[in-house]
Amino acid sequence: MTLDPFSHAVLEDPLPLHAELRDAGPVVHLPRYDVYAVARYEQVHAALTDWQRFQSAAGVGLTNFRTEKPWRPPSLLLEADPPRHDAPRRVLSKVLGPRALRHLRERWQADAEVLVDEVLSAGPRFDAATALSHAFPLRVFPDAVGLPAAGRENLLPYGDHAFNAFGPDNDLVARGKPRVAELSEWVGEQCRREVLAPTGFGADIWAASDRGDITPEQAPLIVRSLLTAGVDTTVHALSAVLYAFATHPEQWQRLRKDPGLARVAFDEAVRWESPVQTFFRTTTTEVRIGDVRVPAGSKVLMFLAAANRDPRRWDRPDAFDLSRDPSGHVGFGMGLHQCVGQHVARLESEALLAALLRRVASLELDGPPRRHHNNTLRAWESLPVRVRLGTDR
Ligand code: 8QM
Repeated sequence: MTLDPFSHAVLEDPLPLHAELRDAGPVVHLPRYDVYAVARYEQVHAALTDWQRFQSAAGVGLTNFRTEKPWRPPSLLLEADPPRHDAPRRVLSKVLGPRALRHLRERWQADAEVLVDEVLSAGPRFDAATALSHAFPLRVFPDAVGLPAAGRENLLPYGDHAFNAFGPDNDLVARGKPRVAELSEWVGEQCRREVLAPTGFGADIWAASDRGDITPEQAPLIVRSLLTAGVDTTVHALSAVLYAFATHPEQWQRLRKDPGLARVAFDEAVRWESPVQTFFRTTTTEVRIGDVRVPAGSKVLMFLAAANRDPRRWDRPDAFDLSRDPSGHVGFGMGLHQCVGQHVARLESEALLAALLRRVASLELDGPPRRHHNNTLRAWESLPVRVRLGTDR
């Protein structure tokens, strides 16, 4: 197939391509980039959980770090395999784990209520993408990391470029290039111990280096992972939830009757929309997928989004439905690289949904939403909504 999964037509609406790739077989060679595409749940899951044969250390984007220079020093988590991956992962799992987040819940709940009150006080019509999805993570996450106030506007552009850079060197990457040096320098500066607040995720990572769990050389790069992976992802996941509810009013009513479904709602939205659409692995040996021999050293493009709507795995895969069990979706990956920040993302989503549930009786689209194109992320630039206020259920 000569198709380009990173063309603007596909980024605008990837679903037809996903169906075509799933139906074409367990694996499809894409000559345009000389990569092997897997789009069915079974093969995506298998590749994600077989780190020995599908490595990450050669990069999880199109660039093969064995033969091409990465645009920045590789991540110690995302772009590493065991055993080098394991100490950074252990440290970050603890720093971002459910126990560590307990003291944030109340504060984030209060922050969400303040934000929702601010937005609603300006009227029933607003852009949910900018006013809520962008605003909320930027209000809570940088403080939780311990970043200084200045320069936070750099976080989204830096992340957006990093996620574009997993794809081919196309116009989206070209658009980011003029600011890469400046943004990278700013991000690098924020990872220094002296710059970070004395408490927070950043300080916790540095404290792990005092204990010898990681080296002091590793600490700044692990902080960098938070700044790269922690903002755009949650922003676009929140947009996915809000878009899902704005287009499925009966599901919002369901959530109002049973607010305990908020956790399921978040995972179902991540399954349904897959904010992180794709990632690559690189084969360490020849691998058979179906009847195809994939040579050693090949880039394998995993369509997480296509797996998350594979009818071979899910009933009515295109329905956003709070009565299903979305667990097992690969929107956070699977296996030893599975999203280490997912508890943070869930907490953000639960706080925002709870705040909205207190005030919003119904919400609907109030004009055409507009996509933001990125080589890896499924995102909204604009989500005009109209809400009706009310608390009675
Ligand atoms: C994607 O820099 C990193 O360690 C990193 C960057 C991006 C991600 C994960 C980690 C999956 C969200």
